Amino acid sequence: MKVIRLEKVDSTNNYAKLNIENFADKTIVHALSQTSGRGRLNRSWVDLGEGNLFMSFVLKPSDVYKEEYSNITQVLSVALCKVLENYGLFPEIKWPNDVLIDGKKIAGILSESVMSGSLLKGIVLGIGVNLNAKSEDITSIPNKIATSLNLELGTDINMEHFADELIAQFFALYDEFLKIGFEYIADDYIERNCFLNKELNVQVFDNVITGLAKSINDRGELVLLNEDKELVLTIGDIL
Ligand code: BT5
Repeated sequence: MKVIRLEKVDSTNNYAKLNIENFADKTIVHALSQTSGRGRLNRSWVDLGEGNLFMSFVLKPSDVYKEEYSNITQVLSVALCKVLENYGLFPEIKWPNDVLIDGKKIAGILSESVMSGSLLKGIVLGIGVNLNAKSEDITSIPNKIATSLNLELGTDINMEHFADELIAQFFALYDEFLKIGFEYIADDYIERNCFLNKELNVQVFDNVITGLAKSINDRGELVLLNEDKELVLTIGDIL
């Protein structure tokens, strides 16, 4: 495992994707600041200043894409919860991979696959975690109630230490997950959920799908019950 450290970059995911052919499996790109951090669907990830975490894992599990790779974001959400729990917090996971503290978003995860025809060049798994933010900046984040670890704990956070812990927790799960699939992390994931047994509205592209969150199946998908019909969602945003 190798960590590439950058002062400033547009996006650690962009940097990792551009250089993917030069990077070995399990290379990590870690930047101190990000000028154009990205979320999903062209949303942006806000850099809240010095001491926050911007990191991308380059993963090369095989030459072909397998369905279970879509669960890698959920593996990282579990790893992040374990790190936050070691700081004394009680994080929760909102399907598929948002990590919340008291309903507030503390981190974002973005996975992108780089393909060459049918060949998988690699997966870039990016994560941003708010570790040292000012409360006035947190409230300026668009469309979300957000938080930061320092604000939750009332003390500055050592970003390097946090990054090391997160890398260790992720790789403690990753190899076994590749062999077994989502089931390997299912209990860890489900016991931290904040959405099961609730009536949900889920945005899936241009549609909003409504139903009772019944379960997470063994592929990490969300099973909704709408009247007597079961709807299985592979992607979406819980509103
Ligand atoms: C995400 O997207 O949550 C994935 C964000 C991934 C960011 C990392 S940083 C390292 C790597 N390099 C990148 O360029 N990206 C990855 P999504 O679920 O689409 O949520 C985006 C929404 O989160 C935004 O529209 C805002 O409402 C909110 N948001 C933006 N910045 C935030 C922040 N710093 N803290 C909390 N919420 C934020």
